[in-house]
Amino acid sequence: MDDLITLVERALADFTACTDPAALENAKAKYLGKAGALTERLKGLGKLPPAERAASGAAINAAKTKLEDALSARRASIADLKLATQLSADALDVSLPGRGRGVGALHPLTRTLERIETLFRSLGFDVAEGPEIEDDFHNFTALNTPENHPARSMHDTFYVEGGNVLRTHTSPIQIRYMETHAPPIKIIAPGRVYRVDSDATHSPMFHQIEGLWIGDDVSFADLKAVMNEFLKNFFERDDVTLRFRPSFFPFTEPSAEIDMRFGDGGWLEIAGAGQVHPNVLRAVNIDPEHWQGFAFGMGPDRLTMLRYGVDDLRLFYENDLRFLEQFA
Ligand code: 2U9
Repeated sequence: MDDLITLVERALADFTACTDPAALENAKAKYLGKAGALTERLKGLGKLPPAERAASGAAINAAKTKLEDALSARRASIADLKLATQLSADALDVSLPGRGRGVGALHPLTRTLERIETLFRSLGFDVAEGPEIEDDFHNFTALNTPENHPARSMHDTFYVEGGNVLRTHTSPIQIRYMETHAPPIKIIAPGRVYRVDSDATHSPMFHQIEGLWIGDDVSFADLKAVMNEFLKNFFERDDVTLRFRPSFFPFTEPSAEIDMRFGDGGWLEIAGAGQVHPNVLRAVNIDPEHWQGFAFGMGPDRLTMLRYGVDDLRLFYENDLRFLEQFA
């Protein structure tokens, strides 16, 4: 009998020591399984003298019931323990501040492009677009840039399969526009352009905005008026003055570099421009004896740097939120 009490005590201690269901089932087998200690006792009843059998059997059955009750209690408490552990691991600290949703904003270059487009629309310009992969004709030949012109060298131009190029300027947009529209024409052509170049002020991909105004008598005077009006509005200042320096571009004649300054500050090169070269008009079947006008080109990346006081072009293309958030 004493022996049975010890056995029960040992079993109860074993059950309590188990902290997961698998261990508990193993402990159960040790006592109540086919070859379990208690099961062996039951099997041994037959060998006892008949007088002892009833009492002994009752005691073993009582012990069995006790162990079974203890087992289900322990099963329940292991499950409770598991739940409690999980709940405390997943605990929600309602005193923590909420995670605010980030506010989206336009990229500073996109803002500049949209601003430029709005300003030129107010001056009567339409906005035209075109493909970034161009053929030789639209990127060079039609722009009076002959076969051996240095602008075509491998050094500047990204060549892609099939003899095409990544457009090196947005001028092919105007060529395509003139191929499909008769004058008068008054458009700006914004977009990405590509050149083999990379440092603090050059990125292999950058933006241009070009303008083209072709009419009966569109002159250099109109160019001056348009650039003046645009730059004053863009920088929101009345003390902007312009300076036109003679220059050369294959697609304009005469050509000029346009500098600007605030008040009596230093001159900043801001754009290139000129009267569209007769050869360019001929390339798109527009009669240069009847039609004339100007074109200009400028870099919105540079305009954005000037407007916001950014000194490294690469910041616009790194997508560092600490930089971009300043424009939100
Ligand atoms: C057609 C005819 C003529 C566009 C022009 C420039 C001068 C010019 C630069 C300014 C800054 C490029 O991004 S930049 O480096 N552009 O100096 N662009 S005239 O002339 C055209 C364009 C299209 C059909």
